[in-house]
Amino acid sequence: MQVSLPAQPSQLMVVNTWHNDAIGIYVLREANPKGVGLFSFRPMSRRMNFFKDGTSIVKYLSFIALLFASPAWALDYSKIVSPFEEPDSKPNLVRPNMLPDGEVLSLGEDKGEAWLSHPTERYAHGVLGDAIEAGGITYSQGTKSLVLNRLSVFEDRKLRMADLDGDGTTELIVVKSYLDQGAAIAAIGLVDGVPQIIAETDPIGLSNRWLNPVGVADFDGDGKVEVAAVITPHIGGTLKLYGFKEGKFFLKYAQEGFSNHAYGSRELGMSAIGDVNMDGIPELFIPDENRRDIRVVSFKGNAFQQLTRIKGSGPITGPLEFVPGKRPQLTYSLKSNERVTITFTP
Ligand SMILES: [Ca+2]
Ligand SMILES: [Ca+2]
Ligand SMILES: [Ca+2]
Repeated sequence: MQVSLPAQPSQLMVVNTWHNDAIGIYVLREANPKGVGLFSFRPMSRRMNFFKDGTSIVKYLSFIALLFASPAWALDYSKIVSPFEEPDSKPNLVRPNMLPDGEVLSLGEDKGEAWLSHPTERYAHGVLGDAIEAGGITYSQGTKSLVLNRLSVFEDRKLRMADLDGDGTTELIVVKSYLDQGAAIAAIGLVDGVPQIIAETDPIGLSNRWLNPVGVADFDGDGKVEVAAVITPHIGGTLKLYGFKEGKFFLKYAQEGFSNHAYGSRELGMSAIGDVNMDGIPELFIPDENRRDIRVVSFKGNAFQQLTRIKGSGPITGPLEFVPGKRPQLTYSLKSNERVTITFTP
């Protein structure tokens, strides 16, 4: 029997079935953009309802639904693995007082640059390959440096730009680690032209615990950006998304089972962001806690959803890169000197 569902089924759909007097409730955790083929029907029960957002949208008599979970429910993709030589690393730009392995951030036309600076060994952690971390941030044009006190460092290799509060001015996002409390996400803004930490998340709470940002975007579609990061990516990472309201970070979502960094590696980019299903909301591409599978996940409509899990591709060592298009692609490299290209079929 051919059954048509609305073009955009709810992410969370409840199916009630009545069989004799028994009521079964099924919760479908993954949206099914293609509708029907994933249901199979047997003439056992008298009535079945599909609900969307609490409203009955489709009603059938005399059928019971047998639900098939993923992979039939997953985003389709194909995968190509090819030999790959890691290119020689780019020659590092060097700026005054710069963190030795740091990256220079361009702040935009006519706005100069910023970089992690004031190298220090006061935090003997070494999660990014050495125990030299940044004690400050330096700007190229007129802006004063921001220098931390001795209780913390910037345990990061780069700065990220984002307009957290939507006021049109750019904030910088960076990992700040307290010597005795571990890492936090810090936002830096210019207050009367002077760089200051305007907000930070609670630190993890233990020394030598770190986090690696994924990126900043409106991941749930509420019109405000969230900062996504994997907390403790080396010891069973948790993906956390922080919103920003009235000058403060607040935790919006937390999901376990992710990792976007290998201990001691300088590679920070083992995760990516992109709109793979072209619904206007970016998805997150993050390796699982073993960095072998890639989990493609969404927070659209305030609901965590795993669109697919790309199996058996590890260990992942190189950066994840998302290439948008009609058939979006995701590429990353493996420890085995191979390059994986995933092509999605939204
Ligand atoms: Ca701003
Ligand atoms: Ca949002
Ligand atoms: Ca999307």
